[in-house]
Amino acid sequence: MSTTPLALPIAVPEPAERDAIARAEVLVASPDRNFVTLRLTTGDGLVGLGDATLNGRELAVASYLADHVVPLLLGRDAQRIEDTWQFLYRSAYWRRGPVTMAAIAAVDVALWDIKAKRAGMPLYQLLGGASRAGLMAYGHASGRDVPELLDSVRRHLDEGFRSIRVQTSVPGVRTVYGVASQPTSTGGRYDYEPAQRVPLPVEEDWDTRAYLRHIPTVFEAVRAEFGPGLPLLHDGHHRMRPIEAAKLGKSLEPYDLFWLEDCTPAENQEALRLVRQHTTTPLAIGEVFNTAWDYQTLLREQLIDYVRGSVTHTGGITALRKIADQAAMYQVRTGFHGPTDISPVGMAAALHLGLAIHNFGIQELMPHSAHTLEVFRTSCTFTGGYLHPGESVGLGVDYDDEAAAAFPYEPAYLPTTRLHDGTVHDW
Ligand code: GCO
Ligand code: MG
Repeated sequence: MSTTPLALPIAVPEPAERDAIARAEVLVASPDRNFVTLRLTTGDGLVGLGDATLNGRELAVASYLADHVVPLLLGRDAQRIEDTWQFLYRSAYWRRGPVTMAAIAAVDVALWDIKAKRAGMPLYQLLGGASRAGLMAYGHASGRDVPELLDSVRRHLDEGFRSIRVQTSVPGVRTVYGVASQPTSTGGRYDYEPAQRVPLPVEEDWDTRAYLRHIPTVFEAVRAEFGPGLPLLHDGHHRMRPIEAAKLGKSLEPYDLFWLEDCTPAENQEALRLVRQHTTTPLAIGEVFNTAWDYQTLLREQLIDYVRGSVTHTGGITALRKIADQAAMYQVRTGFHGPTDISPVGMAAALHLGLAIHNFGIQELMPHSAHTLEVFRTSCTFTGGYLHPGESVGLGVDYDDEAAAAFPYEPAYLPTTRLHDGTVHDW
């Protein structure tokens, strides 16, 4: 008996030569901090950039890309963004996770950059056009005591910020996340970059009860100085248990926060039910999430007010747009993550997306260093408190290889935290 060989009923068409990905390069540089960037080039020379930076674990993503993704990209159709996203996500079989999703994000953003260049327009136009004139950004004020903090808020207002995150030291705690210029256990300086070029993570300490007592007094002082109008934010950086977070939210209600961020470790979504029952302080979460599924319970049950994902860590524009659209159904707005470890490429992607979607809320801005901006030449602007991605075609970011060559990779770690009895705590 003869058998007929099985064939796919419909063959996926070969890409036009100009659209086939001809080159895929993984670029690692450290202009004051480490960045991993993917650069794709099409048959006719269009270049797309994607950010693949995973703070403190950079080389894992560089290897994931170079060893496992680049070989799959060569010859693929650069026009097929959704198809490439699904191919990389589903075909790997091992889904989700920060390394995988940062790698997929880099490919996705590079392909959007190319598509917008092919269309001859800034990316936000391709995403539907501007929904607003600019993106309100918040800056990071901090101080080791209240006078230093008030100075820092003043400085940020002078720089043009119209919304301010407030972080402060806590009496009895040596080093606290987010407080600039405090000495660390290695004698270094915290400033705007928590990742440090050290062989082992720096150890910080923590006391939740002292923190809960202190923070409301700090917000009282800030409100007394700057009045009721200024939007103020605070990052709990995953350190509280649910009942502690509920207590903090409640005690901050008189100071009318814009949001309380990462009040509990984000992997326990149900924890937010308890927090929500006790406080009307708006809640923001999600900078360590990497897919829409991490938000499922939080959105469906309306347990949060802002999604904090970044383009870089949730699988790119394709994925973050779906999260934003899902959030919009529940009147939840965006507050995309924007620390220095999101490169100017990841930042530009966030700004194009934020400009286009309806439910934009606020954008975090930790300005990059001059060295970083020598390597990544960006068209993004910050004026009068508002960010804008600019009008260059594509993302509006160019990568300067010559500048990057002066800044080779240097290992760096985020700190770790211990309670005063030596127990490891959430950093
Ligand atoms: C924020 C974040 C960052 C993270 C950093 C870790 O709200 O900006 O909490 O400061 O700590 O991105 O890599
Ligand atoms: Mg945060």
